Amino acid sequence: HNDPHYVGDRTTMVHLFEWKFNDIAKECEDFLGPMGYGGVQVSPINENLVIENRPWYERYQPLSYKIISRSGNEAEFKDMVKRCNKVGVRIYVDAVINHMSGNAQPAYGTGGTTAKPDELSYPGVPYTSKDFNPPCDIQNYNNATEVRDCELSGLHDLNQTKTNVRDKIIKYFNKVIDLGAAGFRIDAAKHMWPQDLKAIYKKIKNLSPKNGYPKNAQCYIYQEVIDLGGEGVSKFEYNDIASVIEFQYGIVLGNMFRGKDNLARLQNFDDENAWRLIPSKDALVMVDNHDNQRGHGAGGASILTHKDPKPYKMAVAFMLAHPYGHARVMSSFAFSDPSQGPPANSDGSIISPEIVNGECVNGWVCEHRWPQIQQMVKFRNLVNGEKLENWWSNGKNQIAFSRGGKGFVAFNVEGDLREKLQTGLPAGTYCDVITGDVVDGKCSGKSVQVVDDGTATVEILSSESEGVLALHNQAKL
Ligand code: QV4
Repeated sequence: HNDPHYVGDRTTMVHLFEWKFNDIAKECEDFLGPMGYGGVQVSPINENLVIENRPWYERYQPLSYKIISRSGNEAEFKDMVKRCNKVGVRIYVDAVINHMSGNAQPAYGTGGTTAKPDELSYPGVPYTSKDFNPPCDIQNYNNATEVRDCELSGLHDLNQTKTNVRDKIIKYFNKVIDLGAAGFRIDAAKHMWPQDLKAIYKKIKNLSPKNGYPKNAQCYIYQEVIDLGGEGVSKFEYNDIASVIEFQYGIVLGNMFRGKDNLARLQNFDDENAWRLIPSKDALVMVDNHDNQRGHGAGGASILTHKDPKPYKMAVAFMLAHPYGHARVMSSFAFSDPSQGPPANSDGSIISPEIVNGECVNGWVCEHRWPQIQQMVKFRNLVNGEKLENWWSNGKNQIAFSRGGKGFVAFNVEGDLREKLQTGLPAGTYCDVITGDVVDGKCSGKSVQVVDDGTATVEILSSESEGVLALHNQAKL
């Protein structure tokens, strides 16, 4: 379960947080497909508890496995998957299977289903009290049994050892596979036993060649196991059964590009043992996610988000230039209150992103459309499989490296960078795709002259609005 089954040379997925299915389908056709994105993670698609003022987090409180939420219904989901697959973009579903809702009275869902959470009664599935672990609160994260068998924030904890629970989850997963999706993010995987998850994964159907997948292809599964070391549950208990989201990664990059750590230390960032990272092939990486960009989950003040654009774009560019892991780009809506949901009308319906000159303008941030980020997605596709070479640093906060002879990047967090560096590239004039692009045979940003021995004088001044420079063989003049 560690192959995302991207089409062709694609390498990167984007989390279109809280987007509606119809808008995602259009985004696949208008932008993601043509720009070379490989996939989209969608917010939980199953019916959830409706909470007053519609916070984003209501979607992590399931009431049933019917496909109906503020993103759309089953027909709209099906149409989206079909249209995205058609333009080479896969769909991954955020799957909330650790628990159902917390207590609420009355409790009604996005599809009109009702429940009695305090009695552990969810007729929409159906689940009864027999399907849950006896209520207790997770308090001690050093106790693995408590983390897995008690409730996370009062969310009623399903017992995945039970056949009925397994069967209901497997049925839901197989329906999503039948609708053409390529895989799942397993929410709160750390709060479930690996052996229970393994038993569930074993019964998930293979992806269908009818939906354009190779024969005998298993769906991609990436599990949310936040492990920064020192807790009762370890990420290394999970990467044998499927992929794992590597939370250490974004924390390291956040500190690095905030200037709180020494960038030169990233020289051995592909040494998994030195950094206590899970093996690259099993890792899904990101700079920020929907939780830690607003202080939920882990990471705190280390995490970089769209709110700090210059270092954020540098961190994302590093992630996309560096070969470790499977990359996911975050695409957010703007917020001041961390509970605040996406842009919505007074009836609660989500307002579609409005795009003017390629940028989202009405409360959606759309980092995935920022020119520097979309260019680096293209870069990652182009250098896929090339070795990290020609590492250079000034010993402090300036670094550079190449990906074989196809691409080159340099980063400057501190002071002015003005150096003759080995780029690994064939001689020629290259256009920096961070500050511009090749337009009508001319470079609209910085040009860099690579001479016969592969070296070039690279300049990134601290006063510039971008702290990264990127060259590749498709942006050669
Ligand atoms: C409150 C109290 C509880 C009390 C409960 C019951 O805090 O102590 O027991 O009421 O009266 C929301 C509220 C939370 C509330 C809870 C239940 O924020 O205050 O509990 O609902 O009513 C998201 C949000 C949570 C939110 C949850 C459900 O982050 O704040 O809880 O959705 O709506 C750990 C985990 C990791 C998790 C991360 C946030 O290891 O798995 O915390 N991350 C994932 C998702 C995340 C989601 C969940 C898990 C739960 O990425 O978005 O939580 O599905 O690190």
